Amino acid sequence: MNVAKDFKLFDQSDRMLGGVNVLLIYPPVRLTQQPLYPPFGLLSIASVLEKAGAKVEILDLNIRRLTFSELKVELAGRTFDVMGTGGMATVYYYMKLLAEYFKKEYPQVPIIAGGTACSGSPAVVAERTKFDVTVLGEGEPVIIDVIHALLNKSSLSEVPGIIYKDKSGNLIRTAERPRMANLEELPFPAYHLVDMDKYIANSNIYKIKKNKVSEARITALNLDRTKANRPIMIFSKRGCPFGCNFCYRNFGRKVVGMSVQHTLDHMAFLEKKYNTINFIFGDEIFNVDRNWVMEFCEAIISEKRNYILNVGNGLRANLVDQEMMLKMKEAGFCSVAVGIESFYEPTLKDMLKGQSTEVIAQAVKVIKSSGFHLSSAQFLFGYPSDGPESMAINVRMCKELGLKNAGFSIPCPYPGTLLYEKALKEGYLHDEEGWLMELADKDISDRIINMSGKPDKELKKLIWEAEDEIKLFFIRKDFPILGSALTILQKIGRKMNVSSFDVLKGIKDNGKNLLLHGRLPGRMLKSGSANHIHIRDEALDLLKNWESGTDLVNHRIN
Ligand code: B12
Ligand code: SF4
Repeated sequence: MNVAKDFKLFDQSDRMLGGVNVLLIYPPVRLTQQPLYPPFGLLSIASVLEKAGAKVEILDLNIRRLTFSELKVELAGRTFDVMGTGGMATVYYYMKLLAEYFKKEYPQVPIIAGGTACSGSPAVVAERTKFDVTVLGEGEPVIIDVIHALLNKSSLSEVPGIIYKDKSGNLIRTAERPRMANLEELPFPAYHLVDMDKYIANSNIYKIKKNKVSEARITALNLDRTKANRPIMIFSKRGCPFGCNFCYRNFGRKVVGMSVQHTLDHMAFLEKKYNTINFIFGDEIFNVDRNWVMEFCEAIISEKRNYILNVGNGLRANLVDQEMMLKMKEAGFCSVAVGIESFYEPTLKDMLKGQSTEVIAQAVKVIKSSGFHLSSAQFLFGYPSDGPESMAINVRMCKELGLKNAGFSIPCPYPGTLLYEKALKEGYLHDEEGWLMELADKDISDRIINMSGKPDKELKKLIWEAEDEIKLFFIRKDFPILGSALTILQKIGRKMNVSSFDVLKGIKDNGKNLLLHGRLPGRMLKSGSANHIHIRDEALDLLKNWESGTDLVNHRIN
């Protein structure tokens, strides 16, 4: 395949978009919870479009949570020249519905799709939806050219990194596009186009009251509590060089980073505009470049930026060392996450994690001994090598390492991953669009597919028993009387084949819902309110009517 040359983003004065109205729509994400993070992808595209002179609006359905009929009213009588939407694989269903709707109501308006749904499942988005153009990978380098071509009806064939329909309806995939070499060319994301205050208010887990390490820093340095309680996610690089088979790398294996200075400037901008000193790094792997981390920490320290810093998405265990962690601590990092996944060697091999149990355990020890709050301990359980033996090892290690908040998810093959290829090969999945529909608004914790070769019941029992055991172990240590009472409950639960913690959580969630909304939810909630779940069902119902023949395979675990 041809590879197009890289080019300067704004070095294209003949293609400026003055006077063009662009509507970007962000689909709702996690309908049973409050909106958590703004659409960073759309915000970045929007900033590029604004710089090119376009008038951009983001209709943020993640915040607004409009039903489809409300959306119709919202858009009625409005005019725009182009519509774009995008997001994760879990919003494919919604993107498809939007495309159907726009082609019916606004047949003259060209529509563009982007995001990980498109890069992971390019053929499905291009063939099975009504989008005119499907953008693959980074959107910023092509968005101006795509819109320019669509509005001037010039050829899209010269725009690399897209799939489009030609006049006869044939799908054309253009030359592959290289990754952006210089991310500093990009303006800061167009935060002003969404309700950042609402998003900031919801970033609960990084709030200081939940975190003793942040709390201690605030007290020691007498930091402004209001600012410290306004966490914002930020990115300093794109890409990950590793090859875990469950992970979708939207930006590929090449890591392209921003300079320390650019990152500091971005933080200063956010501090001023959004009154915050609390930042969460969302990079695929924050510590992929040790020198960068050290330089960044030195700069933060020497400039006396008294921030609360967090690594939200994860540190790579084999790149963790004590010196770096202590420097991070000194710079104000309080809470970090690390990719654990499993402590069982054969499972680590199965998932192509590329690191050993020993390395992961050592990283956890170093992180803890350096004084960090470990924000989560996420495991994947359900590879063919998993069973009672691997779970026993995981549980023992969690107890030894003090991993109180261990959570086990069943590996989920998102399109574009090696695990997805395996699922196809082994006959677990056969219809990519059907699978995307099944993924609609689901979390990995929804446990919708079982590729372990073990019965669903056995797999789930191993998981809830382990989670109960780990929780109880630490409760007994910290609160012996409560621990003994819960141990009795656990024994009763086991006899009845249910998790006592799940039952307690169910009572708590349902009680909360009854108090707040005066009714019980139709299904057990993870958190938040049930008010918006109907949006997903409404969208799926509408889609079924629109396009019969969508082969919905059901992989729900019984
Ligand atoms: C923040 C985040 C979240 C946030 C929300 C994300 C958001 N704002 O939409 C939350 C916490 C809610 C979340 C949840 C989940 N996430 Co998430 N998340 C991320 C994370 C860390 C950053 C995403 C991001 O903002 N990147 C930065 C922006 C700039 O990149 P981008 O969104 O890809 O946008 C670029 C292009 O895609 C494109 N683009 C995007 N939109 C559009 C639109 C148009 C019109 C165009 C032209 C281009 C375009 O241009 C952008 C700029 O180059 C990534 C991992 C990572 N570090 O990338 C995972 C990631 C996106 N998540 C992923 C997954 C699997 C999930 C979950 C299913 C996991 C889970 N725990 O259950 C849930 C989904 C739950 C649900 N019910 O939908 C996968 C996506 C897999 C896939 N094929 O879609 C990723 C890639 C992680 C991974 N490696 O597996 N996530
Ligand atoms: S899980 Fe982490 S280390 Fe593995 S490929 Fe994904 S981002 Fe990279």
